[in-house]
Amino acid sequence: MQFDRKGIDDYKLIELYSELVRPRMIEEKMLVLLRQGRISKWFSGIGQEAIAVGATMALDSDEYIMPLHRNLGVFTARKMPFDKLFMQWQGKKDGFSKGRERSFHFGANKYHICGMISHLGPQLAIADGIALAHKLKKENKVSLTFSGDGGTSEGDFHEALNVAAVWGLPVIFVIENNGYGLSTPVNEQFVCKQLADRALGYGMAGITIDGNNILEVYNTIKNAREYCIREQKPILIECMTFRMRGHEEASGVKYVPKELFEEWGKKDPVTNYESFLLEKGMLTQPIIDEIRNKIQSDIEAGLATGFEAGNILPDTKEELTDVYAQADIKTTLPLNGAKSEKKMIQAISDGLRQSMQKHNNLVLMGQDIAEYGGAFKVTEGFVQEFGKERVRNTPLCESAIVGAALGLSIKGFKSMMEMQFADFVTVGFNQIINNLAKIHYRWGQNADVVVRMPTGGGVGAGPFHSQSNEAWFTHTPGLKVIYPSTPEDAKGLLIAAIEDPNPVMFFEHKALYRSISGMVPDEYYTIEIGKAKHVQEGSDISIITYGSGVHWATEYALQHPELSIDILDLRTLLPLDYDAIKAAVARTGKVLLLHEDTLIGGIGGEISAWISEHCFEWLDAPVLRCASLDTPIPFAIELEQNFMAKSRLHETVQKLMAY
Ligand SMILES: Cc1ncc(C[n+]2csc(CCOP(=O)(O)OP(=O)(O)O)c2C)c(N)n1
Repeated sequence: MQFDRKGIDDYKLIELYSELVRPRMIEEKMLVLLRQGRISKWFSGIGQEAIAVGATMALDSDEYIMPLHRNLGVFTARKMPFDKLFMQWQGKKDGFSKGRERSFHFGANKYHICGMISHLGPQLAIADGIALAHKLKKENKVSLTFSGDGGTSEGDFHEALNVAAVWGLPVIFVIENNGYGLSTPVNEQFVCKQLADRALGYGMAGITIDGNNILEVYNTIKNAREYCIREQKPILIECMTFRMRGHEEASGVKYVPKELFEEWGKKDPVTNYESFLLEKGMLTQPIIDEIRNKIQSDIEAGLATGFEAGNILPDTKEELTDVYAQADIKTTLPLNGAKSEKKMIQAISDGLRQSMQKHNNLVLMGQDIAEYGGAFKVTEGFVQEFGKERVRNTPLCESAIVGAALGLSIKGFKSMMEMQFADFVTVGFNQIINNLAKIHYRWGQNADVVVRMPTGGGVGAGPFHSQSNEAWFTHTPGLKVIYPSTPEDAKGLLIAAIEDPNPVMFFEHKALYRSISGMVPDEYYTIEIGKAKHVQEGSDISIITYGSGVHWATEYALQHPELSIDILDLRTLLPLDYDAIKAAVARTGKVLLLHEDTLIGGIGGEISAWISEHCFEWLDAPVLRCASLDTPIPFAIELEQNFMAKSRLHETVQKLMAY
């Protein structure tokens, strides 16, 4: 192996050595502990350490890294204390995730590390968001993210690289090509010659280097960093290396030809670099011993603390509280009583505009939202007022944009992403459910992101432009789900969602955009998230509903003056306003849950269960649900009307009245 120091001073050469040895020695210890059954799963990076260590050492310590499961060297080179690391791996309270996450699935802002989720690819777009924050603040910084060769087959890889290239983001994408993705060899993963060749297709620079040569990695990434900052462009660096152990320790290496271990064993990054330094006289055996002894005693001390730490005593209150970032949010009243008649869409647009004026760290992202003004024109005129940097057209890639929104949040930005239609959230689903929703519980990072969801049917738009999919999200702790039914609520709740530091799914019924008007305060104001609205008082039955259901129920009540109908508009579906639900049950003793969403698994089922558990003594009839048919939502208007819950409302009310 050829080493070229290229002007690196002696001190740095030795520091690189010491940093290279640290993860190796920790891993050797972990393998012993594993055999003794004292730790659980372990993903080994033995043989690949030069990449994580070289890359980390080439960056400034306040530049974010998105590491994966073989990148122990990132954590050690960022000088994370060994005791806290061991407590993390042992699932102790004082680890980095209060025992909630395993192995390398954690981050820490103090060390500028955002850890992975198991799905691998979602890491990459977070780097886009962090780099975008640097770009917007005109900071000369980069972000760096890792992918394995297997991970490059994920859609997230392509989306993240493309966004970085199109937006000119200073991101270093590092591929660790270690020959296998679990048992799948690279020739069953891709057919281009080198993975770096893909860079050309995205219009970015790409390079393949020897990932086992610490000086080559360090120098290349140092230069790449300068290039990314100077040119405001991303770069793709493929590091050739080899996985010397099983995918994870329990799974073995039977499927790997023995010759490969021999061949790559000779290219070991630690022993080769050590020999080079010995040869050059920069290291001597006593210095090596001194370095290794110090690391060994640090490991032993860290481990001892880890083993001494007691097992976790679960505190359910803390578990529940930590799912959300707690913020002291106060309800803001409008400065004066001025109101204007507005359609729903104008009220939403107003709320967004006033939020942009109030929060100069708020960035809007979505397909066609800039000059075109968005598919529904919610952001019409925004580019002229706020500029293209804050009102960003995105390529067609929902997953990467949600990931980028999380990256922005890590750097203290707020963001709103517009799904062109709520239906398209399926391709950004993973980032929302697994990254945005879980990150605060996992390691305390909030995701200050609002996803606007133009939703619902009634306009003959068929199965992929009309779905009601709010229940996918109400089942996910960590998210808040809002679904207003009036212009006034839509504006006040959208502003509140943007103020809230947690991820919020904000549903806007498309058919209400231009069909519903109301008086809306002109000034900036918020409506408290999690509070339902008592729409009208009645004594016969209570209809608990939201979104279009509120209008169906109100219209029905008007058409049936012989009935005294009580209507509750939930407005927020997560968290639910249980006090208001309880009061609605108490008022009439007969409850009808109405929603446009389909029946099975809809929020109505959850509320019905809660009522039967908590309000049984007030009930004079079984709780009835009126929901849409359990089919995809059809296109032909006759079929769509038949599908809709509204078509069965009269029948359900009669049934309840007759009970
Ligand atoms: C979306 C997803 N699919 C499958 C897996 C299971 N899995 C975990 S790691 C892995 C192989 C990853 O290979 P590669 O990206 O080359 O990284 P390496 O493990 O070789 O470092 C697989 C299939 C996963 N974690 N996530």
